[in-house]
Amino acid sequence: MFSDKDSFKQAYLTKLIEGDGITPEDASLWDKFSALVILLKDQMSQYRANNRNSMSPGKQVYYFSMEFLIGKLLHNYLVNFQIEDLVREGLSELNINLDDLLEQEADPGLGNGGLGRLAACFLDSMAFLGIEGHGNGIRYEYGLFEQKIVGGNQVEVADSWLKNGYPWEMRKPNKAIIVKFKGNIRTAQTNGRITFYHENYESVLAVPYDVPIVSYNNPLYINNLRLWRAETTCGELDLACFNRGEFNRATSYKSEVESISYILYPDDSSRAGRELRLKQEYFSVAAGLGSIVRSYKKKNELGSLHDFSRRVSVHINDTHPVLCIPELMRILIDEEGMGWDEAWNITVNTLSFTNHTIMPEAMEKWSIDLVKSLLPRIYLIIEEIDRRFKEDLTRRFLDDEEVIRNTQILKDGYVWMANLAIIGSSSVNGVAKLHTEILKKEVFKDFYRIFGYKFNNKTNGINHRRFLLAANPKLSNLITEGIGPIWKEDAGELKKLHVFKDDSSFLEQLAIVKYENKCRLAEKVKAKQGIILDPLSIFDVQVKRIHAYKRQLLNVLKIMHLYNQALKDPGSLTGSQTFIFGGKAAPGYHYAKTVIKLIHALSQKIEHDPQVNQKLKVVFIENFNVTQAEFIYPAANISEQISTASKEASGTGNMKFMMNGALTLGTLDGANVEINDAVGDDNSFIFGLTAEQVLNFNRHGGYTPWDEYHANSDVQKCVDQLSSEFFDNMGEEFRVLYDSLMIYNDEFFVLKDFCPYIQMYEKLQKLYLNQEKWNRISLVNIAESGIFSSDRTIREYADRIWKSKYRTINKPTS
Ligand code: HBZ
Repeated sequence: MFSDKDSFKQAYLTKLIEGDGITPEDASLWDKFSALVILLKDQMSQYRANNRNSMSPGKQVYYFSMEFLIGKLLHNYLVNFQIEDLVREGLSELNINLDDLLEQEADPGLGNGGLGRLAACFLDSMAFLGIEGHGNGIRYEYGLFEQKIVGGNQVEVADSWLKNGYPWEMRKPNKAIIVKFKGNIRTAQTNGRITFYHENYESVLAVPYDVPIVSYNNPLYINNLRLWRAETTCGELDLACFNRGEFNRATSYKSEVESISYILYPDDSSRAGRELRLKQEYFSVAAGLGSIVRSYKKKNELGSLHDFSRRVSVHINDTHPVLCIPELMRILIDEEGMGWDEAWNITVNTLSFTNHTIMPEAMEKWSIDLVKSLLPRIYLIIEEIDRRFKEDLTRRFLDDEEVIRNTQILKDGYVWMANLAIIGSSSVNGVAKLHTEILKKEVFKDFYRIFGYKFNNKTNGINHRRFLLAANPKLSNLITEGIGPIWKEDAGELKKLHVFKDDSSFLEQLAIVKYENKCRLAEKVKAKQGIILDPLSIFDVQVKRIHAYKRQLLNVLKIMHLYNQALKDPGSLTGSQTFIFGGKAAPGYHYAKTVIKLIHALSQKIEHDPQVNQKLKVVFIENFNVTQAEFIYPAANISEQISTASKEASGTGNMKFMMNGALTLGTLDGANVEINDAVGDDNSFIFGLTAEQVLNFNRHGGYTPWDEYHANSDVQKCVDQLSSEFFDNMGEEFRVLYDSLMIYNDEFFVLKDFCPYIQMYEKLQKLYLNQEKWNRISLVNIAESGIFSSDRTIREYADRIWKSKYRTINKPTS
């Protein structure tokens, strides 16, 4: 990289002038941003070229995911190349503010939530650890919608993140792959062996776009995120048709093909929508595996795939890429001429699978008719996998029809994707200890009896360099002053912060940093939404997808209760409090959209009530995404992690908050359990039913919310307010929420956990009055957050699942 500021400035000015012959005075912000991008890309190409000869080929790991929420990359690259200060100063001498340039970049919304962000954190950690680990996904033309709030309602706006071009991607047309859909299968017998011919298919061209993933403090390691775009194989348009004046017809085939990579999670309520989703899944899998096999053969002189699973690992992020299993079988059998048994061995040993949810509605299943017609050869392979598995099981579990039924891939007219994933991979992992136990004992208990050895836990982690080092420079500097810089590479070093537990000056500085981060967030919110936040109030934050099991409704009921109390007894509020929400509701999810509406209604109600508006405030941050998250986590005092115990597989926001010094107010769910183990009961604020209790209630048909309603007048009042005139004629609109509690039996135990939640919240409110104690707890949380770095998680995947080597961090001996 650049040795000093002056050489950077020189190189930067050259790029700017080369760009369009423009000088810094004439250049727009976009020109200035582009010049910096080009400069960095040149540097990366040089590193890559030098590196090509120096790296010994290790095991290649491929992470297949329908989502990659990578966030903006410019800042990430500057941090990982460790040139941010130099670039910032150099630019400033040219009267350019780096932050203005960072704003220019689009945040690609190529994901929906935790699963997609986890994939991005993993890519960073793989590069950091020197693992040749690459991402494989789809280059959606439109990311997840941009959320606007109009009159309290969520409005979805298309996210055209590519409108100015995406500067980091590199199109590689010479590496395109042809993917085949539909058609029919003809079989022929040759030398006693059946050969399968796929005929009359429709082909789609998959063109890769590569995004570089660079390693922190080791520019030699640059991996790739490969995203595929769907294009026609036969040129741009049907010229003859166009010349006849049939313009729409001429372009409609092109649009139909390209629609495969248009959007993330197309609405699947129609058959066409379902077909499109399944097409997307096969498209990214077939393109990814096709290119892996091609590059494997190029590297491997023998050109044979017998050793494939020793040199390649393919990890599937939830079930969406599970067609990897039949597709690899197809390649090995139909294209490489292998027998079933060898192909099966290689496939199982190459693949590993992570489950991210126990929610039954999120378990993927595709109608057999659809799979058969869209992917005829793949369907035959799935059928054969299912047949052989059933045959084997019948031998082993003759008497247990239920085990056989529960583990079938094909049943009730559907292909059950999780069953295929477990049968066809060598490892099945959950994403937090509790979640893995639930998979073993409940969700996949029959599979656990059969394949106990496949099941393991890999507690999630987060990229601490993005969410602490880069997102919270003030806290990072304070930490580095205290314990030195090694924590950036080894997050376990954060434990050294414990020495400052009784250092009142350090604790005081910690509080100042938090205050400044709250001011930074307040400025952002004011600029974007015109809302004023008071940085002296407690910032109590719940940001995540809006979903019934995450229980934003419980949080709202708590605020309604505080409001009711304050009206009865103005002294009941000990300090001023700001409740911050953020998150998107799936477009077709009426309940979640109503929760957003309710948050806004409450916000307005409080805002217009002079009896409370000096003490309480409710804010909804529009369009929660990675960029917003980076400002929100550092500013939080309280992290709300209040899902119904057993429902949140892990959660990763909880880790990002903790690392930035927020105190967790949560249930014993997902990774909260491990946060609680790490910091102890004195330093985390746990309430409510345990997973065991919830599962027990569910075994006996749930509980009776009316009992809670009648037993407690506070509960009663809040619930009644949902359906009354309290929210100025909106009672009817909120009926769906009222009904979820009182008519449909409160599936997520909101009322059952209401009182313990309020009590724990009140404890936190009181604790906040003792700033020194609060700051100490905040410090303990940061100190214990190191185990939640994705570097730790990836080391575990590499050791126990992928069997791939990684570099160790050289630490100076102290
Ligand atoms: O994966 C999330 C879990 O809810 C969260 O607890 C966990 O921390 C995180 C990473 O392991 N799951 C998702 O984000 N899942 C989805 O977004 C999803 C999307 C489409 C589906 C099913 C699930 O069809």
